[in-house]
Amino acid sequence: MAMILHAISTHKNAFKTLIAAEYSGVKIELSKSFEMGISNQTPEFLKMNPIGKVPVLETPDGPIFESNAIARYVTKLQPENPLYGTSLYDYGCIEQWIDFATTEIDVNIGRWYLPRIGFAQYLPPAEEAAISSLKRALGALNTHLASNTYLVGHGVSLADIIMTCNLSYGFKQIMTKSFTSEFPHVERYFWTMVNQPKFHKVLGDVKQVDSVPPVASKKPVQAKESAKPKPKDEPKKEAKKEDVKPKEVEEEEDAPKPKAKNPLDLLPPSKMILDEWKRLYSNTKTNFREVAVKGFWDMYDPEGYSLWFCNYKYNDENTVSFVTLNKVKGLWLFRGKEVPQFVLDECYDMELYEWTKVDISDEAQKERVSQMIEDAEPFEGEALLDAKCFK
Ligand SMILES: N[C@@H](CCC(=O)N[C@@H](CS)C(=O)NCC(=O)O)C(=O)O
Repeated sequence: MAMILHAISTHKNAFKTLIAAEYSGVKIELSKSFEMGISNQTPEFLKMNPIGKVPVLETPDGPIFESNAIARYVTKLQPENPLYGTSLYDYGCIEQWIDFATTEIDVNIGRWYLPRIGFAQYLPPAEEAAISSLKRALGALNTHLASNTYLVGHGVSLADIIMTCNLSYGFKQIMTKSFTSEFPHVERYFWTMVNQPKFHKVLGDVKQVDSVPPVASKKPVQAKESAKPKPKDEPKKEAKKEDVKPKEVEEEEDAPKPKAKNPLDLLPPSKMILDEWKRLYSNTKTNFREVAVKGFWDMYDPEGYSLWFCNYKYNDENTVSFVTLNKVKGLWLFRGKEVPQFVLDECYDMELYEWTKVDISDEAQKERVSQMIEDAEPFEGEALLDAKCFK
């Protein structure tokens, strides 16, 4: 009788067991009614895994959680399974590569990817450290695979299954071709493995991600039909390239979804490095006009970016200043020469503002931009009730 695997059917952690089962002649069925966030919170499920995580395998002797443990168990169901090699030393090396695939590859892919999609706090130095650790691990793996077809011995082992599943997470979500091309033996290994018939049966066609996912906005997602937004936090925003709705998380959800290419990634590169100006803005404590505002104009690239004034259309309704901030005005910096189409499509409140492209050949408009960056007061003859810069 088939054993039941409670899992996200499109997740690498389920794939490990399903591929091991294919190689080991073990029958596994995915729990058909499984719904992430619901099924794994029931008292019955928590009896199987007290922290409510998937995957969990129901065996005739009781449940097992942790994806590597489940894959090991399934492999051991076949006596003398070649997936575990042919000697004790092979066995040791297979376990070594399983741990390496988990702690050096998978963990670092997650540290890079999850903050970008909003599942953890995004901190640039932490991302740098994750990428550097991942590169170190991939470098070592690349060297090993330069003279080895498989991780251990001359055939597929459980280490290859777990390594390939973990790599597939990276290849599908964040490791672009320009990233992986530094590790040609890893690439060759990965594409060879995913095209083995028993892998392919479980993984299907694997497609490498085209671009690194942009950092997800922390803005709460509001429904289109929700009441007119409080413009309180809207007036002065710096729209950055990454300022888009969190991407669908294929790995965290049930059904795989095709990923849309971010059109901004197709624009010619810009010489303006937004982070550099953000750092300058944040670190300037005195002489703001001479340092941060001047720095902005020195860095501004009108070929790669555009500036837009926005004016709230319904300022006459904003009569209670502490609720709405009356006279809402703002300045946005967009990547590209126009307001990106997806921003118009996805930001429910765009239509509440009038948008005017800044003509930087007009000194008066440039001065208005400078004043807005500076939070100059009085602004256009009026005191500021509040001013914010959203970096
Ligand atoms: N180390 C575990 C990780 C399991 C895990 O993080 N599962 C996620 C889905 S990918 C989960 O169930 N999350 C639900 C939660 O955190 O409550 C394994 O390899 O099985």
